[in-house]
Amino acid sequence: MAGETVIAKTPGSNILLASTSEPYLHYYHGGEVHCRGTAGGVSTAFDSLLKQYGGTWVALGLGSADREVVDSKNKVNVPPGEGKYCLKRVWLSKKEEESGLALASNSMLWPLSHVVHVRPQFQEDAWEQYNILNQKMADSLAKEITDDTVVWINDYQLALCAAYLKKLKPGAKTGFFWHIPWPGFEAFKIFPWKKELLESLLQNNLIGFHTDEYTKNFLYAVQKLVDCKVNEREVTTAEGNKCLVKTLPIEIDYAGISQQAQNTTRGDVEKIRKHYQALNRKLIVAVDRMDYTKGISEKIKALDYLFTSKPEYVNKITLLQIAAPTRTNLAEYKKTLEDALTATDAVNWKYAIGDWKPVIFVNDFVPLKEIIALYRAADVCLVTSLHDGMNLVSKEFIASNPGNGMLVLSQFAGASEELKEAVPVNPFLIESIAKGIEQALEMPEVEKKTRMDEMKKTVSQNTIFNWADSFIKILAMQQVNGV
Ligand code: ADQ
Repeated sequence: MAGETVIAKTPGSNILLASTSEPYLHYYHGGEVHCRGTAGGVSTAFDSLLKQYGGTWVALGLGSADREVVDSKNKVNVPPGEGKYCLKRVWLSKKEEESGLALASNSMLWPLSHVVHVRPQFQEDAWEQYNILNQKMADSLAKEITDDTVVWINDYQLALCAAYLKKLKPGAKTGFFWHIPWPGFEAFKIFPWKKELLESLLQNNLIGFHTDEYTKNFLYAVQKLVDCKVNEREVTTAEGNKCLVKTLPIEIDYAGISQQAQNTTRGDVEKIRKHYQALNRKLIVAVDRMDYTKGISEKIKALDYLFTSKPEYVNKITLLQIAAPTRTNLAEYKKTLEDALTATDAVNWKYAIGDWKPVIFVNDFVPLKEIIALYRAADVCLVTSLHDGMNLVSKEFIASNPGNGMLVLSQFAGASEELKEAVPVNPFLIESIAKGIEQALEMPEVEKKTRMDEMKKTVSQNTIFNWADSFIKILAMQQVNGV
């Protein structure tokens, strides 16, 4: 299928991808160098893409052994042993990492964009380091650009990258994807460098968002703050750059994931299923990065509420929460983990019986193969993001589960716009999550199958490959100022 795509048909087309997160990291363990994939939407999505198409991915090298394995140009072929594409690493100083990445990206722009009432922490110095980070990435990208290169920059950590890149390569055509929500103006207007941020983003030739709401919010901010002309969704800046703003919801490798679910994990799935069925228990699976936007404590507290209000569920359901460590150096994230562990201890202490405990909490990276086995075995997949750009977990569950499970999905995840047959919940209200869990558990088999089939139809219609094709096709048609 990927062989028929626009990218494959464009002779010599060369994808140059940029993100701060890398798809594979090398680390020391027991004195030896090991390699593993990384958790996160951008890593998962673009890894499946570049494995098909090849290309170069420029990302920050943050693994403890990342420097050990690269060549003199900071490049290493990945995945290990397969060498499908080139990963080029950029190194940051401690200060750039702590301020430009951790403080500016993750303590300013992340809470600013996700409206979950965590206050962004603004600092002049962090913004300076953010500029340096973006400049470094642009320098590294510039060295890789040839005539047929398509430059695709990803996410809020690199919002200034195109502006720096175009100083070095004025003719470069760049597309940018903003993977998180773009907030309404009331939330956005407190950002001290808002005009600079918008003006830099508008130096791209294409900007993509997951939902129409984010696209509209962005265009509203542009019209309020930037000297430009807006015609429908095309922005022309005072300098004459044309930037198209499009809604392009990200997809997954549906065929790849459902194939993997059907073939390679059958033994594992049966083992998990049999274990729960023998004990007459239902399995609820939740998979997230350990981030405060994902509503992890909320779902554990909802389970506690469910047991209190409906004691018949005690000893009948288990929540398996897989939470990948992320941004562990930030206080807000340490607190999120502590809160989740406290909530887990509380519910387990109250309700555990014999060898059963209501919540199994795994604070670790888990390989996708195992996650897919869990999605397939699960009776319920529970997604309670307080705010989420899209949420790929919900789509991965739909692709993996045979149709006898059910998705409980936050109304505030971008995915809820597409997955209308999921059970919707408001994660800010514990009772709403508990009711959603109950509705999913009690849903008649026929209804579950009908709803799951509809969602499978939706998710399988568009794949990550079509998504990337559309993005690159639209980008290819854009004109570059002065070229
Ligand atoms: P994320 O916030 O990282 O992505 P999400 O879209 O759910 O959120 O993607 C998470 C990915 O990481 C999934 O592929 C999942 O399987 C994987 N993952 C999660 N926990 C894991 C674990 N413990 N071990 C291993 N893998 C794990 C950002 C935005 C989202 C948007 C994506 C893509 O915040 O809203 O959907 O980018 O645009």
